[in-house]
Amino acid sequence: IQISPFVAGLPKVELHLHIEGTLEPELKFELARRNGIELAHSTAEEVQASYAFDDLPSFLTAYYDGMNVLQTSEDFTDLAMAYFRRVAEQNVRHVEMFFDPQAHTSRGVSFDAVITGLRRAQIEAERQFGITSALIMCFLRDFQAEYAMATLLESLRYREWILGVGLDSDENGNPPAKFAEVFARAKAEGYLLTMHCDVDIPGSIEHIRQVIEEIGVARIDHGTNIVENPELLSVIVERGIGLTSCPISNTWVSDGSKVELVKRLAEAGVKITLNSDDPAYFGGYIAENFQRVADEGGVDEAFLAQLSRNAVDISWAPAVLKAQLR
Ligand code: ES4
Ligand code: ZN
Repeated sequence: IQISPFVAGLPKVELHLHIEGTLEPELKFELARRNGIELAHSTAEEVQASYAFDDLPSFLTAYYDGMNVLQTSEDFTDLAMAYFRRVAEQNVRHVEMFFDPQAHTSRGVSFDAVITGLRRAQIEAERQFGITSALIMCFLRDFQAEYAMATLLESLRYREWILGVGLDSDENGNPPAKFAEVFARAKAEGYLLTMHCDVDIPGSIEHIRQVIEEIGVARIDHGTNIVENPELLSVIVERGIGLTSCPISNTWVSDGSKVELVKRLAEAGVKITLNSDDPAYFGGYIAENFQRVADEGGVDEAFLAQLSRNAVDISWAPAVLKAQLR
């Protein structure tokens, strides 16, 4: 994918990025060596070839598998610094990144190691690259709500380091309402709320209804099939609830990029944004996602700039920082 000078230069805000999904094969090998972990593959090419997923469950298996090399606080710092270094070159200015504490605590890595490692990278990235960032803690929806609640309570020691909470992993059979109590508590603790509503899953519209009406999210991750429901669509336009869409990710785990839906939703007045989801696995950081929309959607530069401004508008950055990002 060839990035145009306009896309390269556009100032960017990333709102849908799983930091664990930025683990590139080279760093995976280095961390495996450092931590004495045997990997099934020994070249970056072999690793890429093993990424043969064609739906969400097959992707998630590779994704959680890859995380075993992340063991120490330093590993999380290195992971996030590699990401920041890479997107500094794409003119990314601000990142609100997801992390999945349960993907680590469930295999014996402490919450403290994860968050102190990420926190150190955030501070260093602002100093080195001028990139500001925030953390959004995601709960894994295929685990029990009780485990999410325990994770939420554990996070309160680090309350001021975490801006919001989200919900990810396998949505099939795991509706938003399963986590209503957890999110109500998170809201009471002052966390901002978002949730994944993946495209093309059974019951998708009902899940979107739940996140809006029962959970009360400030934005929705993916959620582009809301276009099928004019009533819910008008609610998110009126309330300014934005969507974080991930075109290249969609080509792997749903039935296409959904670029046409991005255009329709923007036309309908939805604050929709472009993001990268899991760039090391899906083969595209945020610039590649903008370029994908430019190439496939045949949209003009003003449209791409509008999507970038949408990200500033729906970001959770403080007002002073938002003014700078505009
Ligand atoms: C994810 Cl593509 C996707 N879907 C759901 N949960 C996720 N976590 C990381 N990537
Ligand atoms: Zn995601």
